[in-house]
Amino acid sequence: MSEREPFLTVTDLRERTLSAAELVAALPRAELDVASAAEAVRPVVEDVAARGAEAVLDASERFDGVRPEQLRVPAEALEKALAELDPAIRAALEESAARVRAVDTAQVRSEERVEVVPGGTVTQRWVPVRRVGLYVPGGRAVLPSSVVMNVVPAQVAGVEQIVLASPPQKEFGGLPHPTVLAACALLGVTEVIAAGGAQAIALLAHGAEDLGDGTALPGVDLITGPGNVYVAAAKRLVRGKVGIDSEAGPTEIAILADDTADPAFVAADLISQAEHDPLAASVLVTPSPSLVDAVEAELARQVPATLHHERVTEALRGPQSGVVLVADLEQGLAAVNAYGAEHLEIQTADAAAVAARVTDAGAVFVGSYSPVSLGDYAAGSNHVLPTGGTARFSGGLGVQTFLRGIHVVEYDRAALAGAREAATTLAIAEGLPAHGEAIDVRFAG
Ligand code: HSO
Ligand code: ZN
Repeated sequence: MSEREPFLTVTDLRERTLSAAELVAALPRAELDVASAAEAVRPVVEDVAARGAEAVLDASERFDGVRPEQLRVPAEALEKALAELDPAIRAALEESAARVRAVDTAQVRSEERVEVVPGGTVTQRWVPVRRVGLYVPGGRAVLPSSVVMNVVPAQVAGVEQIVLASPPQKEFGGLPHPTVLAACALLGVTEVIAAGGAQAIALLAHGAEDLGDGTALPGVDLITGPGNVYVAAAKRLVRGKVGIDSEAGPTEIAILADDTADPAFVAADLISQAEHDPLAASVLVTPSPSLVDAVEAELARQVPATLHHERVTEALRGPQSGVVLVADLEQGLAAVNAYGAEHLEIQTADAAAVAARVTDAGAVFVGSYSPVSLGDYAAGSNHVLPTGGTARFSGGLGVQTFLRGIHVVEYDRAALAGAREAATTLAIAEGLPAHGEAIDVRFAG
């Protein structure tokens, strides 16, 4: 057999004892990060903030190759898309939504009233965000499943106003893809905007006085949804004006596997996420050199046979992908926790016990029969997940993303008297006596 170039570059950590920070530096990583992409999209975001709809249309023409006739998708287009939707796709979207809804319904939080002392209560109320903007990609791939993943948790949380944006498609006359429109109609979303990329994020954040059809688009309070690195960068730029969910940029899969893993499954899963984007990251972490060889052999077999083999090859050979050889599962766990992958598969003996020790990941997929693609469509879990190591401080999309906790404090006179000493002492310690006086005044005379 002739020597062929391997798909995955191997980083050998077996002889090295590294701190978590050194581990992160040693692991494969993308060259284009969100911070540098932010500089590229800043002019677009600023233009939309200044010129509104016209700037969005100009950017669509430039980046999507189409200038939509109207940014707001008419109700008839939504109805038509649903009427014409392939019944099998409709059934699959309904199945997917039902599973996500089942998981999300269990996440709904009820009001929690705590009697801290007799007569003194703090109640935690959960209030849905009023108006949210959901982003659904449609560049390299059109993702109606992302409609489900964004809309269902927002609806379960009780969000009143949902506006969804998805890129205009040249071959559909500047409307978003019909399957995306149909998914919106299926889930009862009526406000849909034909805009994509950074310009869509800026439009959702800033709103527009006139969308070009005489209607205004009020800005939203929160933007959620996955996208490419430019969408993630635009979300970072508007953060503060609006809330955003986790940074869900180019997709990542890390697989922690040992000798018990099936190399065909491991290879197929690495390929599945590489199919999204040449910048997608596919990382195998294993103590088993023989598994590495077997996975390479499987990649050599499977990659050429897959539709998007060029994109997959680019992603697998990119600096963001690779194999990390570790001394044992212990070091493997340290590596995957340091990496904080968007998706982490555990394909080892006693996978559940290994998974229980994962502290950093967007979502964890346990055992041979829980591939990431299941989670992408039909597990009931959400596929809008933190990428680029942001799992360190954020989680995936869920009902909680769309809720704000409000503490409601209610003390009577006796209960305030009981807290008086602690509060006034701290007020004096902080050099803020007026704080204490606002309590003392209630007991004067
Ligand atoms: N893996 C992507 C989601 C997706 N995959 C949608 C297929 N369709 C990010 O989690
Ligand atoms: Zn995917």
